[in-house]
Amino acid sequence: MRKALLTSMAAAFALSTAMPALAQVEERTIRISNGVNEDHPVGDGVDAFKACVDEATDGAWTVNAFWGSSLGDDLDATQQLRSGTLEAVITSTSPLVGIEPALGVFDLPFLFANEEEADAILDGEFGDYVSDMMPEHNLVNLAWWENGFRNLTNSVRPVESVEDLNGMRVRVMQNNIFLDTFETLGANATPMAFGEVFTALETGAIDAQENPFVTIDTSQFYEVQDYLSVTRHAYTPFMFLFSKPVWDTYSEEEQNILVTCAEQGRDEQRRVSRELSDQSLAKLRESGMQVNELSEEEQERIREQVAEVYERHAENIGPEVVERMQTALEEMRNQ
Ligand code: TK8
Repeated sequence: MRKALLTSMAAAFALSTAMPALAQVEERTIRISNGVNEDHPVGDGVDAFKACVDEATDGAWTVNAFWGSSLGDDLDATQQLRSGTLEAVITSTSPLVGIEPALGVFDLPFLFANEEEADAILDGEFGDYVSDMMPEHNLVNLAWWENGFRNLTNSVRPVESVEDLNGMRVRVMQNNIFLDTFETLGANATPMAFGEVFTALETGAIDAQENPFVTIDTSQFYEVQDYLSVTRHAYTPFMFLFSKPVWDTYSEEEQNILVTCAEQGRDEQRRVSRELSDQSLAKLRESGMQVNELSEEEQERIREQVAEVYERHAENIGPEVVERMQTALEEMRNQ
C-alpha cells in the first residue's frame, strides 16, 4: 500500500516536472483592499505587482484593487483575510497590534532615523522574524511596503513646541502606543479608523491627524487642515498581507509568484513614495498649508518626553522583540 502510494507520487512528480512551467497555475482572482486612494504610491506598487503577475501567469490571474477603504478599513479587511473571504490587503502595521502585539515595535516613536534604516530592518532578518509570526494569525506577509515617516497636521496653530500640542484633539490610529505617545505629549488623542479621518477633520470633531506627506496629499487633508509640522515622529511600514486560508489553496509555484511580484511591487512603491514625498510637500504648501520644522532643541525635548513610552509598552510588545530590534539597529549603526 505504502509502496504503491510512493510510486504513484513519484509518477505524479515526474509528470508535473515534465509539463510546461505554468502547469501549476490556475485561474485566480485577487482582490486587494487599500485605505489610501489610487494616486498614492501604493497605486504604482499595485500596478507593478499586476504587471508582474500578468507576465508570470500568462494572464491567468485577475488582480482587482479597491481604494479609499471601500472594502473596509485596515483592520476589517485584515479580519476578512483571516477568515478567507478576501485575498489581500495593503495595511499599516499599527491597527493590527490587537492581532499581533509584536507589530507594536514599529510604533515606538523615533525608532528609525531614515528610510535606509527602515529598508534594512524590514527586508532583513528582523522583518522575516516578524513576518514569520503572521501565519499563526491566518495571514501571510508577502512583502514590506512603505507608508513612511509621519508628520502632524492641524487646524488650530503651528506646532513648534510640545506646549502647542496641549489639549489638541489629535486623531491617532487604533493603537495604544500612538495613543500613549500623544497623550504623553499633552494632546487629547482619539483612536479612529483612517476612512473616518477626513470627515472628522472637516466637521471639526478633531483638530489634528498625523501621516506621511504623500498620504496628507492624496487623501486631501490639506483641504481641511491649515498647519503642517514636520515631526517625523514615527515610521509606519505597510504589510502586503495575503489570506492564509486562500494561500493554502495555491500551488508552491503560485505562492512564489505572489511573493516575487509583491517584492517587485515593493521596489516600485518605495521608489515612487520617496520621489513623490517632496512633490507632495510642495503641493501642500501651494494649497495654502503653513509648514514649519521643529528646532533641534524642541525635537530633543519631545524625544525625552516620549522615551517613557518605550518602557511602558515593551512588556506588551514582547521584551525580546524590542531587544532584537534595538540590537539590529545598533549593529547597523555601528557598521
Ligand atoms: C491607510 C492607513 C493610513 C495610516 C493611518 O489604510 O491610518 O493613518 O497611516 O495610511 O494605513
